[in-house]
Amino acid sequence: MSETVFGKILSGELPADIVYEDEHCLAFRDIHPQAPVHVLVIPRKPLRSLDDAGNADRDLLGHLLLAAARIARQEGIDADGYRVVTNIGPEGGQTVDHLHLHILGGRPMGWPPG
Ligand code: DGP
Repeated sequence: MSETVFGKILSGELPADIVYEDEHCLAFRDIHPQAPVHVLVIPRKPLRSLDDAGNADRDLLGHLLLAAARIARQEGIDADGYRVVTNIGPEGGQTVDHLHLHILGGRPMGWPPG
């Protein structure tokens, strides 16, 4: 897998506004925020997308979701609610080929998404 901008953030080659990290994941503010709170959670393991994950990644995927909930509480958006999204492939709107969860909050969300 060729290195993505998120790989460079993981290695420290690119800066990011990091809000949470542990042994399995890193979370930082999106450079083009779509909501008052817009944080990306990425695994340290270089999976390209959810479609690249398998049974061996079950614990990791659960870890990412629980990290997202923890970060939402940390950001103070849990009481009003928020959205967690992962885009997959071109029609899913994925632009960076390193699995990431978007945490969006701080405003009402529309449905269906665009
Ligand atoms: P997606 O379209 O789901 O692949 O989302 C990629 C997101 O990554 C997009 O919302 C913008 C964000 N992004 C792209 N490059 C950078 C970067 O260098 N730093 C940060 N913090 N976010 C980035």
